[in-house]
Amino acid sequence: MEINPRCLFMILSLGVQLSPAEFLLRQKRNWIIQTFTISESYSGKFPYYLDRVDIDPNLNVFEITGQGINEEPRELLEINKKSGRVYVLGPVDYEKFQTLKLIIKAHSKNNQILTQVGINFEIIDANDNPPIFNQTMYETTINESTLQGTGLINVTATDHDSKEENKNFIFSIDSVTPKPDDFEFFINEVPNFNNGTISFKGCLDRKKADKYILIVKATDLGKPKPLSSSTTITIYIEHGNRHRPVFMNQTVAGAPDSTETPRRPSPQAPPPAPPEGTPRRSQPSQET
Ligand SMILES: [Ca+2]
Ligand SMILES: [Ca+2]
Repeated sequence: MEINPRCLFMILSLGVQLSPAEFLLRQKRNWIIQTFTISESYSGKFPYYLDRVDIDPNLNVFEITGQGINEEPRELLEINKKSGRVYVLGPVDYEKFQTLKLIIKAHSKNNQILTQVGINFEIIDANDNPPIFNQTMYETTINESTLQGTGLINVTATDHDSKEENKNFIFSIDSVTPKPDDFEFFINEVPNFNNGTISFKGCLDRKKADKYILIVKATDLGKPKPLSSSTTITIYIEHGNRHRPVFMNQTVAGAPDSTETPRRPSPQAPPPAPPEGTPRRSQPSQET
């Protein structure tokens, strides 16, 4: 016969006497009859009163075991065996424990019947972790001829919270030193991949600054208060040719390999000799 947990709860609460055979059937399994919630965000004093487990006065509770009592997280909960009052003794981390399961064992007053009751404690996630960058500082060196829009450096951060709004975050550039006057840095984010790429708009000039220090921030979307952290990015600017090559008198300055430069044959120069074995074409006569 399948027993509805609610029925057992009523039986326990009202102290209805059942035959030993029926109780023996039921003692082979546990029933979850009550569920409580504990907020990870609680920041008040400990211990605090949470709620009360309904324990029938006709039962003698002799053992309460499980998570929060004698299993990790140990000594988090205290349940009075007579009154059923539940106290929370310390903070709980949702990122480690989402649910705590306890077993309450009780005897009937005549000590003949063993009853086991399951109690669940569901932990409610709070935004208690800021996004953290995978490096406290980054640095890179770029040429001043780098074109605007080029990706300069990639940053990554991770948030250990669980709910979407608590673990999703956005990047922003908090400050740039020295302050650029004719270009600006920006950051491109890849949604849901927790990383962003620093780039810039405008034109770099090493004469104005040979390095820039950026403070980049990652801020989550948690409520009521978002959390954030920041990292430092140093971008060094090295000398570069900022202008397109200019051809003077058909001379290519700094051409890496003259053989790559197409040349027209000189009108005075004799035509190149064909490879040996190549049949010669008859040349039109210049004579009249
Ligand atoms: Ca959390
Ligand atoms: Ca967070």
